[in-house]
Amino acid sequence: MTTKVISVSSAPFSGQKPGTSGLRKKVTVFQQERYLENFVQAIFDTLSGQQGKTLVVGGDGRYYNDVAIQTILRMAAAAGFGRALVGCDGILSTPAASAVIRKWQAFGGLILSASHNPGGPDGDFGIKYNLGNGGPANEAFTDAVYQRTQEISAYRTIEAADIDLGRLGEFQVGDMAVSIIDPVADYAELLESLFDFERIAALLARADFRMRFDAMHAVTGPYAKAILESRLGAPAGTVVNGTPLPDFGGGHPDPNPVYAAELVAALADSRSGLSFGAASDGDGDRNMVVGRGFVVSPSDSLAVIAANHALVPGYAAGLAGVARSMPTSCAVDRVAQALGIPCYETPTGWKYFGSLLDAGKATICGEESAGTGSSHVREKDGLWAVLYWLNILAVRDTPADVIVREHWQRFGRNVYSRHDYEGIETAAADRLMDGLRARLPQLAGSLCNGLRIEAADDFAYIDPVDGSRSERQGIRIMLDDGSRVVFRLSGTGTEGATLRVYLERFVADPSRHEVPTQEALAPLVQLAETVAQIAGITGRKKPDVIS
Ligand code: VG1
Ligand code: CO
Repeated sequence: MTTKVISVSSAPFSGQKPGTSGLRKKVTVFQQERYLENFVQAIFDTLSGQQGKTLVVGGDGRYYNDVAIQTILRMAAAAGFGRALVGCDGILSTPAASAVIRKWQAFGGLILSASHNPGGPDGDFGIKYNLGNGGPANEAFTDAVYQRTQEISAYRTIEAADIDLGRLGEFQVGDMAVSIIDPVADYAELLESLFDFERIAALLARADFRMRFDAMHAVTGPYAKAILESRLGAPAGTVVNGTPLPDFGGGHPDPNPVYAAELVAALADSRSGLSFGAASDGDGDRNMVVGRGFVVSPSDSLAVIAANHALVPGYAAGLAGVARSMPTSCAVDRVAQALGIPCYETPTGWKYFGSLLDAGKATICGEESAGTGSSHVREKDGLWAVLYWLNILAVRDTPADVIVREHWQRFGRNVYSRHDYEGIETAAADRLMDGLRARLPQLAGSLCNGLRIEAADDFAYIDPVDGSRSERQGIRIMLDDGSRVVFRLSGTGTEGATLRVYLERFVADPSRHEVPTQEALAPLVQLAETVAQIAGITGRKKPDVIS
């Protein structure tokens, strides 16, 4: 029997433009009648050939996740999908969704998440579409979706009751089969194929090695418990804040020294007995790695991961290349040079790594925003990074901080920090960026606060695989000693604008590697103020978050 498709008339909402990673808005915005439906219909209208194919659906468990999934399933049935794979309880971390899409050769997937943004009725919600390669749709696709949202006149659904998302098994929504799957199994199996689980288990069993993983009340709890505690035998309690809550316990599930301050403090306190700490974000794609009294900067983590690939089974055969987003520090570039492999520089956002990974040009990718990953999926992957570190620690039998310090000795240190000015007025943020853009020609070659600016531009990227061009991806001010200041506006926020200022300085001399990061970067902070007039234009004297 064919279930009748119902067409519900609708009209466009303004602003349904996907940002760095999908559409993110306040829950209250998504709760408006037809809002989610319009966006999902626009995605389905942009696809072709989905008839009878499989759609993966899941999210980070935040408030509205379950409601959205039921709506999506009815619409997917109306759009002709033959099957949906849905994580039990609606749960799928972003990297696990990518793994499931790839393993089952699904047509694509809808991931419901606003990542590290707070959740709950007053928090944020988000949705994005991933392609059959498991990675976020490219700009051409998201632009087409946006176009479609602006001309939509109806969405299509079917009449069907909600299904029980909490029970594994086979269900039916109209003519579409729905499999409620274990959200962890496929992903855990994939990670097990990449790392030396025996050696990691031996490390975790040692009396002198104690680890804490902070899941920040977000999606990685079940994954970390299953992998670290059940499969690898870490003591129960290794994973803290391990139950996903719809509002993340009222917290901000962003694994950085500000929002994961408790973990950082525990690692700095010798009485805790901890030797290694890690955390992940709302949807499980970001990671933080912490040694004793030492937070590993994400850019350094990427470089260390690349430099130590020979110790990790899945990567021992060699790396085809590495890739980093433009604002990410150049530490990994030095490793690539030493390894004799290419290093690609892409705009911010994981969607730009997809074509490099698909084409076999890059094996490992990373971003300064605590995202690292590899060709095993097409998303950044928090637990992957943590297991990679554990594999390195197990083989080298050296504490994390020593590993990073030794890395600096060999390659030099790219001192790095990001300063975020959150929730500033959109008009002021645009004025600041427009002003910078207008002054670019004068800046190049000038002397500013005694620093020589060698080049200044607005980063544009041409994808080396498909030739697509992305413009206006961030203002770069490059000094003659290799230092950089980069300015960009966030594409993931939901309130006003967030200005990100990325600061980097290369220090070759080992006797100066221990200079505190902010002190080493102080001249660049001043330069940023002088060229961009941050205080003058935004009224902010200092950043809200320093990472
Ligand atoms: C931020 C990060 C970027 C990351 C993106 C999505 O984007 O800077 O590196 O890819 O979030 O990550 P923006 O536009 O706000 O700077 V996640 O973990 O929020 O999916
Ligand atoms: Co995330």
